[in-house]
Amino acid sequence: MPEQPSRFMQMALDAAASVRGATSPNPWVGAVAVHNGNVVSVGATNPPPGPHAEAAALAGLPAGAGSELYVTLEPCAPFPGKRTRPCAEAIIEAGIRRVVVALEDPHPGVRGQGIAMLRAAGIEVEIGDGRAEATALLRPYLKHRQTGLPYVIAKFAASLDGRTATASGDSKWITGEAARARGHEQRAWVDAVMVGSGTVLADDPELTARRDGIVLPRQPARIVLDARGRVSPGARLFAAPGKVIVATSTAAPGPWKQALAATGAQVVECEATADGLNLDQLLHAVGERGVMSIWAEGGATLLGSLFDGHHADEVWAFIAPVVIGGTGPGAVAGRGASLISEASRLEHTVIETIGADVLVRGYTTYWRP
Ligand code: AOF
Ligand code: ZN
Repeated sequence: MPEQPSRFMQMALDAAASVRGATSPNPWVGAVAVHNGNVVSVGATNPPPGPHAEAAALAGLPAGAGSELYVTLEPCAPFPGKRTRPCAEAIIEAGIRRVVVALEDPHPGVRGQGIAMLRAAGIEVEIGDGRAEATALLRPYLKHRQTGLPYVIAKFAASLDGRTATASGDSKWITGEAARARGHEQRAWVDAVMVGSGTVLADDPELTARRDGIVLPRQPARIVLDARGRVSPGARLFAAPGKVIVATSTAAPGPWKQALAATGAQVVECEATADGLNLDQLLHAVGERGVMSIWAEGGATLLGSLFDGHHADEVWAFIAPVVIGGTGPGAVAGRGASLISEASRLEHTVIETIGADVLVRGYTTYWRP
């Protein structure tokens, strides 16, 4: 078992978690300043171009105080195109005596430079306190930084026999209200929610992030995959607040694309493949637009393509204690695995009970930080 984070690093991790998603495309970072064993200030990253966590924590600190600073990510160094003052500089200027860093920043302009700057200025730097926790918290940033691709979380709700509807198409509701609310909460921090055209046709969802029925000020982008031009520009998701991206093929009808664009949606054209769209192309395109995290809500076709292409990084499976039977659809289609040894088996699995339902969540092994 790796060591638990220290008490102060845990506070920094909590501060980082409190702004998860809100700082995109910057990483969400927490910083805690400690003087004589007492916490004197706590900071978290502000949305760009606002101050970073360290700058926020240092703001209230008297200069030359000889304090310690606990940070969940390596303080940034100068690099071309930077929007804010390098944190390493600010830390040196503030007279910090010791810095504890959970994790190095893989940004090509930082990557050890922030730590080197601190050390060159005579500051004691310790690395690795809370590393596992900081890594888990920053998985979307780390994957996006390393690969240019967004971090994809595949979500589904199914019966004990793995179905998401009856043979006649009835699906409301398989899981209870608390489990549905738990899934819904995740829309509030991700950069984008993704669905296939079948889900839009069947459910006409708004796909907005709401809390207690109130639409939140920060909305994830909504990405709809529709190779054949099936979704109506009158669907509810086009009218809801927030950015909409429709991924389609070059073969889809031009007037349909124009009608979508007229609703304010962005139309992204990808190569058509035998089972839909070239997801690699699409994910690169949205990654380039700064989308670090995607919450993929289905249906089975989209989730199947995500697993087939090894694009799903994390799974949230809500399982209800109900048996549907018959020929109702399964949660994940696509080509699937031909051998169990090739199936997507999760690691670091967590199991939660939510009302009468169970949430099984964990990481796939296609990408590891
Ligand atoms: C930190 N503390 O809280 C965050 C950091 O353009 P800028 O100036 O906002 O810099 C963005 C980069 O800074 C970002 O890509 C990442 O490498 C780092 N983020 N660094 O010291 C923070 N959010
Ligand atoms: Zn910084």
